Amino acid sequence: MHISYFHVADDVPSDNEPEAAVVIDVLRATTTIATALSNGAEAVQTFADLDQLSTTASNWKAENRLLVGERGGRKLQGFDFGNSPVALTKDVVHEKRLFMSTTNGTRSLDKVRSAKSLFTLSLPNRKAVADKLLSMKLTEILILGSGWEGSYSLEDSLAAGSLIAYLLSSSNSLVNLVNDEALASLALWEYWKGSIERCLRTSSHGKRLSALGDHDDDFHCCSQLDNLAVIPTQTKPGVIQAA
Ligand code: 3SL
Repeated sequence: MHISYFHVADDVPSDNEPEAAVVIDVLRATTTIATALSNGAEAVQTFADLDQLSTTASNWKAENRLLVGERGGRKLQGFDFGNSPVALTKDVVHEKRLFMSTTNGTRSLDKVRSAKSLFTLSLPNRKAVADKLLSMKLTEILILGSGWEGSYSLEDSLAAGSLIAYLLSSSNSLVNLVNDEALASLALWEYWKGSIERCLRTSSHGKRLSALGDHDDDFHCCSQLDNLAVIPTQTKPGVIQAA
C-alpha cells in the first residue's frame, strides 16, 4: 500500500486520480462533517463556490436543508450555521441535507472529487476510516490536508500522521510512505499524540479561532480520538454520506 500526503490542494498533481483519497480538515470542516453525519444528517453536500451552493440548495425543500459555512472562521451571512461541529446536534441535523462551503476544507474536497473512493477524516473518526481503508485492500491512498489559504497547517498533518500510524500498525501488507510529507506527519503525530488539544490550540489556525472568540467546545470536540464510528464517503461528486 503506497501512501502519500499533501498539505494543500494545490500540491496535488493535476493529473492525479487516486484509487482512494482521504481529505482532512481538523479545524474544523471534516470534524463538522463527521459530527453532522454521525448525528443523522442525510448528507453533506460540499461546494468551493458559493453561487453553485445557492443554486443547488434552492432546488431543495427548505425544511430539509441547512446552509453551513464560514469564511475566515466567521459564519457566512444568510447561512443557518457557521462551521462549529458542536452546533450540529441530532435535533438540528436529523435527516437534513447540509449545503456546506468553508474557506479551505471544501476546496480540498473539490480537488480530489474524481477519486474512485473518497472519504473525509477527522481525529474523532480516524479509526473508522482507517479500518475501512484497510478492508478495501488498496494499493494506493492519497491523503490531502486543507491548510490555510494555500499554506501548511499543523493540525491536518497531525491527523494525517495519526492515520498513517494506525495503518502502519494494523496493515497486514507492506506500507510504503511515498513522500517526505507523509514521513514528517508521522513524526509530528509521535510528538503530539499525548496532547492533541494542545497541538490544535498551538496551531496558527487554532490561534486564529481563539482570537475570534470562545471556541473551547470546538477544540474539545475536534481533539477527540476514535470516538465516532462514522465513515463519511463520497457517494456522488461533492455529496458525502455516512457509511
Ligand atoms: O478552512 C476551513 O475549511 C474551515 O474548516 C476553517 S474554520 O475552522 O471553520 O474557520
